[in-house]
Amino acid sequence: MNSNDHAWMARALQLARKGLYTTHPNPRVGCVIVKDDVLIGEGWHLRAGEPHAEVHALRQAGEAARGATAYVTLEPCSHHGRTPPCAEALVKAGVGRVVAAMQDPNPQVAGRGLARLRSVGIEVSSGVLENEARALNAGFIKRMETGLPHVRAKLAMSLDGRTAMASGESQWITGSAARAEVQRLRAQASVVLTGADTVLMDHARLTVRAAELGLDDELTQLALQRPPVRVLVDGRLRVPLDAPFFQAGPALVASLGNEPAARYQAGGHELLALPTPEGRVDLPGLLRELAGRGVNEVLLEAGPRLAGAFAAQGLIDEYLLFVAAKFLGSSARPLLDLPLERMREARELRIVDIRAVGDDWKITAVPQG
Ligand code: AOF
Ligand code: ZN
Repeated sequence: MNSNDHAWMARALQLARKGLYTTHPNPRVGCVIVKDDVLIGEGWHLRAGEPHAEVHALRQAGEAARGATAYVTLEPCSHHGRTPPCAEALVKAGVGRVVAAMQDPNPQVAGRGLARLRSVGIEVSSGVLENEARALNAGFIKRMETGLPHVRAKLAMSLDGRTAMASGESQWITGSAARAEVQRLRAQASVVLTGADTVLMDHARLTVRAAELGLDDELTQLALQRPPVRVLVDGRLRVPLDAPFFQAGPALVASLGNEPAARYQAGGHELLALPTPEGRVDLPGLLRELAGRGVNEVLLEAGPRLAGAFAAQGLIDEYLLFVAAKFLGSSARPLLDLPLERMREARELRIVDIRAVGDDWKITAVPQG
């Protein structure tokens, strides 16, 4: 290992992050090419169908790539997908060394890219800043490894653990900085998922709105390029088609039957029948269906019943809990409806991050075990 490997990989990760809002279903990938400790090329993947990070970086480096080191946040691909294999491009350019942050979990690649590089005598190492690289593409990795998307549940409560007033009023518990953060979370997700209760009670639209993102112009443009698909779980089709949610654009509705499909289609929406034998909407089935459509990341913004159902079935990978520094006093609406009785049934979490967002706090926690 070279003493500057971490620093160059950190630069490659920084580039990869520019794809935060646009690459899905593809992963976010960055690449830098370095010779004699000088940067000679850099690139990142913008969107599916367009050149991979390595191709941009090699183009910039030109002839100087011969004998240079390429730092890539994901193993260079070995397959012919929408674009030709990056491993071949690196071989052809004559790079002397390739450092990857992690192996590509895509079964079409899965080590074959690194093996191809090694086979022609290129020095190869993998695992530099691997945790950071994995965190950036948690959704892509989860989908490739399990056929399910990464589900991130966004919840908000007051310091006394309340989510609404006795009157039912619940907007806005958190401040504008937290709301901007939620806008960015929506923009980076492939899907924003909600339930009929939330849409009916809060008149929620679940859209991404330029003015509320709190990003500079360049990132705002990127964030608006691929808005997330809005998915509504509405078993009995309680949300009327003239609700703000449907008026805000096309949506996917998961229900128990697809009887009035034509009415939804006329409005540009898709109705998906996903009943379980018990007469519930099949949530794992819905997630599998979404992953099948290339969805890496789902942001779940739902009320206690739907969020509780996802949690009870072990479908949530990450909780983002916004805590507002105020007391609401009421005992209305829990955060999650979980049918637990005894302490030994309690769901254990591990808190992985706590940070201030404006006047609120954001707690990131993952299920234990
Ligand atoms: C890389 N560099 O920048 C990216 C990679 O359909 P394609 O051709 O875009 O291929 C998509 C697959 O390529 C994707 O599933 C993942 O395995 C890999 N992504 N690989 O070498 C990149 N974005
Ligand atoms: Zn590639």
